[in-house]
Amino acid sequence: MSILDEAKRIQDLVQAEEEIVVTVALFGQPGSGKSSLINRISGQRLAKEGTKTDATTEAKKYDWNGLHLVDLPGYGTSMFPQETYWKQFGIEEFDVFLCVFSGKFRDEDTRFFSQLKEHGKQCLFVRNKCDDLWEDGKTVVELEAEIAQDLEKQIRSRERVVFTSCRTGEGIAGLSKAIASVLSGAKQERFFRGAKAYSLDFLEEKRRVCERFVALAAAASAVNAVNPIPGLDVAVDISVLMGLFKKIRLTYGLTDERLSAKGQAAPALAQLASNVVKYCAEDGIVLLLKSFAGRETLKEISKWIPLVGTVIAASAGYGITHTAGRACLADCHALAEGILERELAGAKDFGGKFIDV
Ligand SMILES: Nc1nc2c(ncn2[C@@H]2O[C@H](COP(=O)(O)OP(=O)(O)O)[C@@H](O)[C@H]2O)c(=O)[nH]1
Ligand SMILES: [Mg+2]
Repeated sequence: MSILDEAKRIQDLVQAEEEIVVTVALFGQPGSGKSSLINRISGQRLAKEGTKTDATTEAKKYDWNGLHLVDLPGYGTSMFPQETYWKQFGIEEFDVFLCVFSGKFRDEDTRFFSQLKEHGKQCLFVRNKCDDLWEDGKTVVELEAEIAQDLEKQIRSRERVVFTSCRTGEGIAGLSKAIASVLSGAKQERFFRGAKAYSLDFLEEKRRVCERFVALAAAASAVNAVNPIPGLDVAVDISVLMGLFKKIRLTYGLTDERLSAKGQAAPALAQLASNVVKYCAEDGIVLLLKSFAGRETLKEISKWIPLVGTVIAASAGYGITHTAGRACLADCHALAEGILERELAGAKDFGGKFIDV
């Protein structure tokens, strides 16, 4: 294969991956916490919380980095009859469903779940507001078991129930893990990219996904290069690298807003945060590339030969772009890890509250 064919193949691969979306649809009684869960899962303030009328009049769709979150209106109401609901909201296209409840379980949700099951759709049950589980003389575990049993009776099927609290953050990491576990392949990767990490394991998944696009973007950058960078004897396409660094930052939720947020600049993290910001500017990238000239590690490069092809892997620009991409990834990962560790420590200190969306 010629280098141009290789370049085209890589470009198509990156394009195809970018176009993949994963859709998580939420349904359930108004006030159960669907909007709040949408914000927790994405780690963004996407949906307005506490507005009960929203979800009853239309399906609301929120997009965050390839993760589509849909807040569905009630099923089989006079406004949205059962017969037309499936088609009207394009239910067939959605990947995972969350049936969210917090008090009594509604018959209409049972009916919608049966239809989902008939169509072989994945549905998780989410008992939100678990911070309110309390009854004199009973443990939380007993209360949870009762809820699961009641649900089983109602929907006539034994399904997994995830207990969450958007208030304390409890169970949110488990919910994200559960959603990821019912997805596979490219859809699962897209979920790892878009969803906020609430555990170190989830952050590792983000790293795994990013390593792949470092290899691909480094290849594209090396192939597309036209002019050598002054002071370096190789040509590298800086705009491709800038695109890559932006993608990595987004995957880790390191938006400008987040990097500048009050309290994020803890002394231990400030240096990492400033590195991450530098990678967004062209001159920062050139400096980074220069600092890596001649320091690329062959072991890392050879690992990706099956993906990028031998011709590109051997090119002058590839080693250096790959090394720079890995450096950016390492800094983003370390910063995200530092921020998460602080959030988790805060959870212990402040009775569970650690989510700042
Ligand atoms: N105590 C408690 N309140 C919650 C929780 N999740 C959401 N809420 C509150 O319940 C109300 C309804 O939440 P919202 O997300 O708008 O529900 P939706 O109507 O299903 O979208 C809001 O006032 C939220 O602040 C939770 O886990 N615990
Ligand atoms: Mg809502």
